[in-house]
Amino acid sequence: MNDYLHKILEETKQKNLNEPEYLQAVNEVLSSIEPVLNIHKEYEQLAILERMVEPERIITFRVPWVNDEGKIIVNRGYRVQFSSLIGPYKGGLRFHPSVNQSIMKFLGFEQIFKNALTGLPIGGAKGGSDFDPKHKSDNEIMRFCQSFMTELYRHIGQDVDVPAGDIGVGGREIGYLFGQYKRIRNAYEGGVLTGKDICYGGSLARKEATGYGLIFFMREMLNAHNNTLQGKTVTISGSGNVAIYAAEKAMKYGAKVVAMSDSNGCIYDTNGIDLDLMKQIKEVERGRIKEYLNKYPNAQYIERTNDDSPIWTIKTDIALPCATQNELNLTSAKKLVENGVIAVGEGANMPCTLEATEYLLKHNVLVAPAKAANAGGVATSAIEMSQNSMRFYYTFEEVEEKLDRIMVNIFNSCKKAAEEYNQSGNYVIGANIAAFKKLADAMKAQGIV
Ligand code: NDP
Ligand code: 2IT
Repeated sequence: MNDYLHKILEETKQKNLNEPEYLQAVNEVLSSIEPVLNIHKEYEQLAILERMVEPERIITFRVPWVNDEGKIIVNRGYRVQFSSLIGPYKGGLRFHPSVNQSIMKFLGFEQIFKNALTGLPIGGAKGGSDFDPKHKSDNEIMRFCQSFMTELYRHIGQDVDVPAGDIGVGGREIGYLFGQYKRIRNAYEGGVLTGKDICYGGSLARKEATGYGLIFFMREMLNAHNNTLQGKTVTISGSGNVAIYAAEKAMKYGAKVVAMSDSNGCIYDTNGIDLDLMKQIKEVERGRIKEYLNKYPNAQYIERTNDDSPIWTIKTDIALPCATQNELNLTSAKKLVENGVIAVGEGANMPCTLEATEYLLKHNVLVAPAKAANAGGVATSAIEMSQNSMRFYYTFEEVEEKLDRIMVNIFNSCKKAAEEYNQSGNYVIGANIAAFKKLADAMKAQGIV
């Protein structure tokens, strides 16, 4: 390995010893860009990598709130403002008990590259809390969101930092956060958050965007290899925002979605998943996926018993991990390959372990990497910001058409970069190189900051 790369990887490891997810994300990007560094020797003098792996700012804060029993609970809030190189900090908020600094930093780091690939003016950030929204009442969610925003508001703004949703944060939470921000600032700053409801400034098709975008990317990737979604079997992990709308669009293109999951287990329905029922259980009732059996007792429910998600043992043509990081490991990758998988599309952030990705690529499975394939969500957030600035709205079809065009462009940049560096068909490397070059050049242009 190139000396400069080796040095940075070692230094990053020493400085972030207890942050495995962050080191994994850095490793994944840095190990693909060696050919670029070999050509652009000036990047070393300019300390491009040193600056890229150090967040501009990390904010942590106390979030005290009172539950329905009158008990005071204290959670920890985070916002990692990783890079403002190409636009205001931009990225989601995650509410999940597993949230810690390593996870926030890996997500923020990924977000810089993802946002660069969209071609839109957005920097990279991530935030959230170790708050667990499961089994909380609406009022508890509201009080938590209000307390969270009472601190976060000082650090954000429509030209400064624009949060949105992620795991555990959807339309309901964004509404409560927006209400509190507006109240504190005494100003209607529409573009300070994205993923807002349509009735007060959200964008049509933002809710659908990540899942739809993933399928647009998959369509392009299959097409480049003379294949289509028509008639393919698809398994999708998760049953949240990304998973549901990936399923919807995959079905529109004639694929058959046979399995979906949540953190407890997965539903396997050989007749094809009933998506209306899934939306009812997950979006309306906020229930568990097992409840699918109440209507379809002949579907199979496979409970999760260890780290290996049972969904990846099901035979499928296309696998779409849309739940969380490292949910598809080497054991799962081997099983998928054994069962003849042709493509894996990452809807979640970093869902495949490094070993799993390597194994899939080695066995000629097409891999749509997260930072490219799930960029449709943040891209449509940027379209929401632009509508808020214009004080004017696009129709659903207009937004979807822009999203489709953006995903085609992202696919083409990944393809072109892979080909330029003799890695044709490897979109993981293609995405990393295309995004890195854009960011490195922006850094070069802006001086030592
Ligand atoms: P949601 O909260 O809507 O859904 C998350 C889904 O993943 C749920 O089914 C949840 O199951 C499951 N899940 C979450 N954590 C775990 C875990 N530790 N183990 C197993 N299953 C888990 O989130 P989203 O759909 O918004 O996000 C899913 C993924 O997509 C995340 O990786 C996110 O970062 C990424 N992403 C999201 C974007 C967006 O616009 N929302 C954009 C780009 C990427 P359960 O209910 O049991 O917890
Ligand atoms: O990971 C992601 O890209 C998101 N959660 C969406 C971020 C956004 O700002 O829309």
